[in-house]
Amino acid sequence: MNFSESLFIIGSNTSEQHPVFGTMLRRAIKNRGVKLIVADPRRIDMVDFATMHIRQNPGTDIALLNGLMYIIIEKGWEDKAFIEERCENFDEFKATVMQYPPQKASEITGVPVGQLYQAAEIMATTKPMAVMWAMGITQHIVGVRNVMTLANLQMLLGNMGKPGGGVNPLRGQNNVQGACDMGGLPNVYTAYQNVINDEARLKFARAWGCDEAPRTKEGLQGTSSNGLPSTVGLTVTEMMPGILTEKVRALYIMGENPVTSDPDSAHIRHCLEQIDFLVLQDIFPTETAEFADVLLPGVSFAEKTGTITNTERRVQMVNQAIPEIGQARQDWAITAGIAMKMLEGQVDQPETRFVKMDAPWAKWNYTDSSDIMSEINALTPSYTGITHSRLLKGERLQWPVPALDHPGTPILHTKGFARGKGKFMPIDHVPPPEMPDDAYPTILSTGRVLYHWHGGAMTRRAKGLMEVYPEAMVEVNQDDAVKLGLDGKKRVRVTSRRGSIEALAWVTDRVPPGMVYANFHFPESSANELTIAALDPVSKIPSFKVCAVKVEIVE
Ligand SMILES: Nc1nc2c(c(=O)[nH]1)N[C@H]1C(S)=C(S)[C@@H](COP(=O)(O)OP(=O)(O)OC[C@H]3O[C@@H](n4cnc5c(=O)[nH]c(N)nc54)[C@H](O)[C@@H]3O)O[C@H]1N2
Ligand SMILES: Nc1nc2c(c(=O)[nH]1)N[C@H]1C(S)=C(S)[C@@H](COP(=O)(O)OP(=O)(O)OC[C@H]3O[C@@H](n4cnc5c(=O)[nH]c(N)nc54)[C@H](O)[C@@H]3O)O[C@H]1N2
Ligand SMILES: [Mo]
Repeated sequence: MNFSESLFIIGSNTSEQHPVFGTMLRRAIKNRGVKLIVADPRRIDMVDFATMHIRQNPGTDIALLNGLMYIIIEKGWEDKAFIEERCENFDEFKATVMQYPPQKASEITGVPVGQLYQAAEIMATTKPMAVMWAMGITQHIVGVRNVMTLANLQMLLGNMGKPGGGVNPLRGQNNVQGACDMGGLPNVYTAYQNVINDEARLKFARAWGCDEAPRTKEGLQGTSSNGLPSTVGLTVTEMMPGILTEKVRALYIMGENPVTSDPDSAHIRHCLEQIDFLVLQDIFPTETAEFADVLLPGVSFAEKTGTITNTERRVQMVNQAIPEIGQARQDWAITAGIAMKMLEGQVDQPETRFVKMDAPWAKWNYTDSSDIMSEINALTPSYTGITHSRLLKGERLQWPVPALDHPGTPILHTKGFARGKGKFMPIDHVPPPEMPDDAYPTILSTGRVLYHWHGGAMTRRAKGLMEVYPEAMVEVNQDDAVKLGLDGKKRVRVTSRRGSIEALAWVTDRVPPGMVYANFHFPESSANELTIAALDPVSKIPSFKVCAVKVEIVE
């Protein structure tokens, strides 16, 4: 069997946020009769195509999944051979799952017991099942634990390493996968080579002409070592508060608009007011630009050549379609230009030299993005065989591609997991950091709509989109609308402990009673004025999907 027989979409508004893929899923459902289970507190459009909709309370996914796994084990539906041969730690995991009998799972999640049995049966009898998720799973203080729980489910059912199965996080930005692959994270170089691994660090130090001895914490505070750091850096959500403690004195932001996209905007503005030096490289002046000392005009996707890596690890080539507009320059060329200016400074003062110029990639003098690809090929094992020339010939390459004649790897974990055996993790439900109370009795969930993109820097400049969706709307359930006295479409004020916004109310059964849903596409009524900067302890992702608010009518 090469295709999914069932799909489990949990915390992904697939038809609005991944519309192309959403269409493919809808086709599979219509043409092949694939079964779909949607688990989402909101009645998203995919529900129209679903065999069943599980409507759990926000922030209760672990209890839901543990409850489903309890039933699967109770009924003997687990894949015993897969568990025996490919996995470990099953008994410890099972002991935790046994703490979630259906009745208890139902109390925490609000999902009727009968629905839990129905869903578990579909999962056990229509295999392989592919699990798909996005931010509804990750943007919680238990984001990492949520993902591990989904991996537990797929190991339990034996759906790992098989075509049509697997754990499938739908990546958000077009190249967020590629950015992570290229080391755009505080703890790794390219291909997830760890900064605390001496061997990996030495390889990069030699290639880039740095001292071979690592730069230690003390070194970061100013001793003489010019090696690469041996300590893990900060995530975005740690950098902002880091400004207030002077851990962070300057920021070079490329293609990000934290004033609208980070949680608790008032706090972000307060942090950025304190920063010593802020450089912003964007294609438009944004809300963040107001805090910048220097604006550097980069180029949009249409003006650049290079690769982007998608959710399937497929590396794809984009080619420059139009010349750079105005004074804008290639994003890589701006960064390389800054680096070269710094190197000029060190040539003038050889005693402070921190880079050995004979190292292969010390000079930053790339002529085009294929030069950068050569450096990637040399230093990144999974990208060794991914060259512009192969991609231009039309080869469809999914990493790892360990050699120039390697065809790529469409499916991972077919024979084993990266760590050997798949480890079942015992994981308990943890409630969200802020729950409704008398003062703030409603749950706020936040996210996107089909017609706009994040802070709206790009989409609010598109005339057609603004005709369809000109201002922020907050989804309010009909029952709540009646209680509030909302008559038809009127404006509401939504207030949290951190801020307040006014927006048009959309009275709808998309949200359950007791929950409102807001987006962050319009700065004047952005959900992030309200959100809480509580973070997952491992990934440091904010709790964008649950906080407490009160809703009032604006007369
Ligand atoms: N049009 C458009 N498309 C986009 C984007 C955009 O801005 N506009 N952004 C892109 C990016 S970067 C990303 S990351 C993706 C995001 O893609 P998604 O994650 O699909 O988008 P969100 O709007 O964040 O909604 C996530 C879903 O999670 C649900 N949800 C809320 N709380 C919970 C919960 O506690 N548990 C579960 N299981 N579900 C919950 C919401 O109801 C919603 O349906 O979209 C990408 N695509
Ligand atoms: N409340 C709430 N907040 C959220 C989320 C949520 O669900 N709820 N989701 C979070 C998620 S998943 C994400 S990914 C973030 C997104 O947050 P951001 O990344 O800050 O949002 P964007 O609007 O995509 O910002 C991208 C910026 O890059 C610029 N840009 C576009 N193309 C280029 C280019 O080629 N070069 C350069 N130099 N600049 C370019 C755009 O003009 C824009 O200003 O938001 C997060 N914030
Ligand atoms: Mo994202």
